[in-house]
Amino acid sequence: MTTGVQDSQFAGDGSYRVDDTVEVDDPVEQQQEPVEQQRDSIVKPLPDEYFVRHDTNAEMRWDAMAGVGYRVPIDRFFVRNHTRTPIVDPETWRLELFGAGLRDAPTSDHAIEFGLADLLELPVHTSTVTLECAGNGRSLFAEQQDSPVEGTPWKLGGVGVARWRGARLADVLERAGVTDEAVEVMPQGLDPRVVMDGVDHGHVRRPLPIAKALDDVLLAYEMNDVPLPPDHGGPVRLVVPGWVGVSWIKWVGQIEVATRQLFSPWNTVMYRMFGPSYPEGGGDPVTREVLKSAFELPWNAELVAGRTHVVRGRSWSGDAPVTRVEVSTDEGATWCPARPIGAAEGAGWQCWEIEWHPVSPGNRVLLARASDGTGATQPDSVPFNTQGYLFGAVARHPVRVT
Ligand SMILES: Nc1nc2c(c(=O)[nH]1)N[C@H]1C(S)=C(S)[C@@H](COP(=O)(O)O)O[C@H]1N2
Ligand SMILES: [Mo]
Repeated sequence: MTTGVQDSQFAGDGSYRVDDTVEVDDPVEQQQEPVEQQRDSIVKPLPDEYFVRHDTNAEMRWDAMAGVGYRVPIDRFFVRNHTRTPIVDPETWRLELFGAGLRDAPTSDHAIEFGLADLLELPVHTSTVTLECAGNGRSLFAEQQDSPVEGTPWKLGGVGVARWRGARLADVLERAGVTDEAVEVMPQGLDPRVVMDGVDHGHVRRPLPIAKALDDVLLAYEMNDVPLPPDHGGPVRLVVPGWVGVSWIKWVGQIEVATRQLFSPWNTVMYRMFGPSYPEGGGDPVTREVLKSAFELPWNAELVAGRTHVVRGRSWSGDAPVTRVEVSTDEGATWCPARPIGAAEGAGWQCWEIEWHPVSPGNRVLLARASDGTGATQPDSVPFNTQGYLFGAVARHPVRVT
């Protein structure tokens, strides 16, 4: 293997076994290997005021975005790791491309390689895009619809907007010799293999149709104007505008280019819609994100009665720009238009605010309902799916008026 990755095995119970010897020059560091073995699944600091931990993942607290600018700073951007953040050396990192959809059909043993320096020579593309986990809002299936589902119990903080910079995947595919016969690409991560309930699913990978791959997908090496940090896929990850987070493969190490449809656990048994409202045997794999809104308030925020509060929030959609947001403070009996704050940047969210003057103390619920350019509006409820994806219903945000 040409890439400097520390390989380790996810034990499934949240612990890790490091298989390869960790290469260190300093003998003192070598003695500390047991500490390295116990390293957290996430590298960056996760202060309680910014994050809620869920196993190998870290959810952004929405109140940590109050008064913060348009983009989510890296120090509070959510992290979703199937296993753990690998430390990949940008100097030795290589992207390997192979498959029947490339000229002369190179096999993985004779893959076409790109280093970071090669990517940096390609035309630079920058875009502001929302990244969201397909399971964002999952806990609300139980909380609001009385239909609990398994999986990471995100509230609404499995989302963020950043400015991504990199090369177009299309430019890399063209230089690698993509042919008209190519149907799908399968990017794969360099993080440890995913073992769940004793089943080895292999490395994180998920197919993308060639039309999307050649359209607006980036191989990003910068996030918010700094080199892509380890937890977010450094040195290079995919940016797949409008599509669920799982297609944004981090630490991408190889891409198969195929002349047929491809499958992986991430588009067959996971990240697919299962349940009574979907076809038997499973519905379509999850692709685009749905319309959602969140308030920049903690759950059960305390607000003083008899005063006017400026309450802010943000709305986003994987389909089209947000065109309108309404807020209700009376259980949906009446709705008031929210005031937009600035315009959305690129494929990022729309920020907005309302003024609220709660008269008397008590437990209350805030509702925000967005519409987007396709004419869609957030519904009151969404059909249940067993893995709890795409919770796009209006969220009931509890607050305490004191
Ligand atoms: N290689 C790899 N890529 C990955 C993942 C992963 O575990 N391994 N998680 C995916 C999921 S489910 C999401 S939601 C996003 C999260 O990106 P972030 O951690 O930068 O917020 O990365 C995606 N890319
Ligand atoms: Mo995700």
